[in-house]
Amino acid sequence: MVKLLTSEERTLKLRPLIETGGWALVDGRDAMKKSFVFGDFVQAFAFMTLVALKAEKMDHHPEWFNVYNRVDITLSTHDCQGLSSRDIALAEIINQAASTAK
Ligand code: HBI
Repeated sequence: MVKLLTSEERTLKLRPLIETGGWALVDGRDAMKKSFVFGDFVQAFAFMTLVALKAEKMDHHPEWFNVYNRVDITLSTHDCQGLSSRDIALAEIINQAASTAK
């Protein structure tokens, strides 16, 4: 059973994603969010395809919304109803995928 991030992990691992990685906490929920805008729909969908394959491999999936060239992503771990190390890992993977898909 995956555990919630400890306060130390929130300081050491989550804070950098928020301060420099473009992620933000979600109001009223232990979750993180980030929006991406690409050149067009095909670039956005290529990004989603890349992330989907990586998410499936790590058995941890994003909550996301796409319209045209925009992808809004929210990460949280359903099993523990909050942020876990899996969300940190997926957020870092998503940031890498976005930089290659642009
Ligand atoms: N994705 N975001 C998220 N949170 C989960 O708890 C989760 C998941 N993907 C797969 C998964 N859990 C499975 O491990 C469980 O459904 C068995």
